[in-house]
Amino acid sequence: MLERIFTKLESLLFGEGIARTEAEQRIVDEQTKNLFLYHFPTCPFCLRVRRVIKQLKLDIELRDINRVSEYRTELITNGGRSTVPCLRIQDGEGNVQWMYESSDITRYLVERFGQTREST
Ligand SMILES: N[C@@H](CCC(=O)N[C@@H](CS)C(=O)NCC(=O)O)C(=O)O
Repeated sequence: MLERIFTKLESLLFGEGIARTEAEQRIVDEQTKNLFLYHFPTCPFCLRVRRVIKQLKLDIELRDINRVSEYRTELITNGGRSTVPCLRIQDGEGNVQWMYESSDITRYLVERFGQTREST
């Protein structure tokens, strides 16, 4: 329920977002399969990151650590801290990075996905 309210609020507040061709979006969708955001709906730092995810039209799986206890355990065991937001990033070789700090996460996402071919 709360999650639905926050999602709606986000879409009302933050417009249309980035424009990509279908081909560009398919490439981005493939790349975001290896990203997972550990979060919970009412965390303001998470809201900031989710807003950027929405604006950049990224299909990143959201893992709510308050709703699913396994996600919290994964975060603490593998990331080292229970703080959210945290972005789990896996590269092509299977190396995993756990990125904490909303400002680092938003910078990473904008740098990696903020450009379209048309805008470069
Ligand atoms: N400076 C951090 C603050 C993150 C933060 O304080 N997150 C809170 C939720 S709003 C949290 O996870 N607290 C629980 C904990 O640290 O275990 C950021 O910008 O990401």
